[in-house]
Amino acid sequence: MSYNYFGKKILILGMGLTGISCINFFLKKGIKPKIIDESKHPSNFIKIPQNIEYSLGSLDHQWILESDLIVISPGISSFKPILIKARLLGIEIISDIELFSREVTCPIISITGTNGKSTVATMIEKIAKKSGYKAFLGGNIGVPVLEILDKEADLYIIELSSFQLENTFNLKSKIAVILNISEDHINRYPNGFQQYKNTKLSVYNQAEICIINSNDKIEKSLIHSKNKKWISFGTNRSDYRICSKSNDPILFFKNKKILNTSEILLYGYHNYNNILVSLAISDAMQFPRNDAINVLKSFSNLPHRFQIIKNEKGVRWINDSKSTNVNSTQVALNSIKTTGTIRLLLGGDSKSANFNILKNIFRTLKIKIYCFGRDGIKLSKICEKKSIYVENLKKAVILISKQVKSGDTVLLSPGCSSLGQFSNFEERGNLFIKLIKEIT
Ligand code: UMA
Ligand code: ADP
Repeated sequence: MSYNYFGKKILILGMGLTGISCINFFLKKGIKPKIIDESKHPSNFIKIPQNIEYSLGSLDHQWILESDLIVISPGISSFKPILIKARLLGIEIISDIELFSREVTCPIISITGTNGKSTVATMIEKIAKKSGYKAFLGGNIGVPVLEILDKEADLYIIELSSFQLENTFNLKSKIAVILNISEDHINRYPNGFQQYKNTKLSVYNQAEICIINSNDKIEKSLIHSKNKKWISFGTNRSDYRICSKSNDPILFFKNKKILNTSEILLYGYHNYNNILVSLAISDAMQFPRNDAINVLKSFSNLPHRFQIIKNEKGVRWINDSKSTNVNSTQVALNSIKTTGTIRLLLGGDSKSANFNILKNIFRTLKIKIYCFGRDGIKLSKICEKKSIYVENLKKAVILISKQVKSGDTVLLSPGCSSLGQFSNFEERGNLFIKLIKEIT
């Protein structure tokens, strides 16, 4: 079905990466949309072409209610009252992913989940390219999908957040994957975790092949489940599974051994799952198994994802700044084997998450927790005896550098978004790296 946008009053919400890519998309079609941003000084303002009408500082209700089609950026909640009203009046509200889905004719691999999306999406892009595909990677990873639309493409790999899935209705993936689902972004979902989960599940709705994590108790009845192929990974009964009997777990497909984890560079137990799911995707795409294995063996942790920055004088410093929820901090702690003390830097904007899961883990570990940032004080109450509140990351690293001993591991795995003290997780991780170099 080809979509015609001519003659429609089109409004874009948000002047970030997404908003700019939407403007360019419509301009290429010879259509001039309007754009709104709630900030009075949005950082991308200079990228708005001069002939585009804009409104800054608030959501202009009149503009919203007189439009035919609204494209909403993922950072803006779909549950704002004015948008609920607009929807009730029959105004179409869609995401940039929906615009993209309507254009694409070649296969799409859609990757979502609470954690591991960027790692898996990047591995798949590399395997696809090695297998000879003209593959393009975009989405939540930082390149808006409309920017990767390319006539030459024969495969798209898209990383999707729940925010992007919220207003996506026609995404027909060749393969859809949910890597895992745990609590995140609860402050954005008025009806809580189940609403977040249902949004993630919608990625399967029109997919051909659905890859599921057997640990995620997915109610297939919730998904429009006609003519789909299901492939599972994770537990012992899955199609793709990890056998953890030895020190170096082995990855299997059914009863066939595929890869020994002693042969890979990626660090952290959770990454075995990421490799497993990447093998499942590669096989489903019929990429040559050898190409996949070669890429996976040589792949190392992406920057800011459980990345060892320094290992000197018996002390390891790990930058896991991309840990923005409880589960990613949990898996980071599970991946550390040390007889020394773990010195965990935790903090930022907790997004209303429940951190109690960490309580038991903290109790059993030899750990000292340095809590900083917007929710630092609240976080220091999870396990008061082992925690200390420090105003910011810099002060925390200075304090740690005075207390650290040989055998210790210092881990920045904040479990929170960086909002409040940083503009993003990269800035937070880069400051940590700089401080390690300067102070230690
Ligand atoms: N804005 C408003 N009202 C709001 C919120 C934001 O007007 O209530 C305005 C801001 O003033 C700003 C603009 O919207 O000018 C920013 O839009 P945006 O927040 O949607 O950000 P983009 O720059 O468009 O980036 C988005 C994703 N951001 C979010 O989902 C918050 C990027 O994911 C993504 O890489 C990019 O589109 C391209 O697809 C980032 C992210 O943090 C990395 N994602 C979350 C995560 O991974 O946990 C979901
Ligand atoms: P995403 O794109 O979903 O945020 P990333 O690959 O960027 O995922 O990793 C984000 C955080 O999650 C990092 O702290 C990383 O160590 C952790 N992580 C990566 N893979 C997994 C996984 N399979 N399960 C839990 N945490 C993971």
